[in-house]
Amino acid sequence: MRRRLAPLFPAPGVPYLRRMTNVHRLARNSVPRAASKPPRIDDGDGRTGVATRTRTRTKKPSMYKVLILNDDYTPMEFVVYILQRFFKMDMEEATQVMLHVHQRGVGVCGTYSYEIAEMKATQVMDCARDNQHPLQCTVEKA
Ligand code: TYC
Repeated sequence: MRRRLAPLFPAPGVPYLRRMTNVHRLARNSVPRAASKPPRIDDGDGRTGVATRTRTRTKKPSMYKVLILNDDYTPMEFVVYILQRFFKMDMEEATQVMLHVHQRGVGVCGTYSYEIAEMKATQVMDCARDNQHPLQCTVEKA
């Protein structure tokens, strides 16, 4: 028995309605690429990568004072020598600072990053101990 084939085109005046196929359904349900994926950035080496934005807060490192303390035994000349050698003061400034510490009990030798301040305080006390003087230094946040 011969089956009648549906006509390819409708008769004149009849609207042409194509059947929806699975391909049409997939296209209708898919999310547009641009809306679903982060932008791909060309980094100049011929390849592309996903741009992930991470905000980094940076904080300026705190500064620290190196303080020198008075005592009754360390000679004035040795303190002046220390201030010149480790804190790059000239004779006049070193003498002023030494006298200030002698009279007031404590004085500032300089202000540095934490690591440098700690290192200078240690160097001063090592040098004082090597010379049998009890001179003490401390580090304090500026
Ligand atoms: N007071 C000490 C003296 O009379 C001198 C001195 C000054 C010591 C400053 C320590 O940090 C110092 N010989």
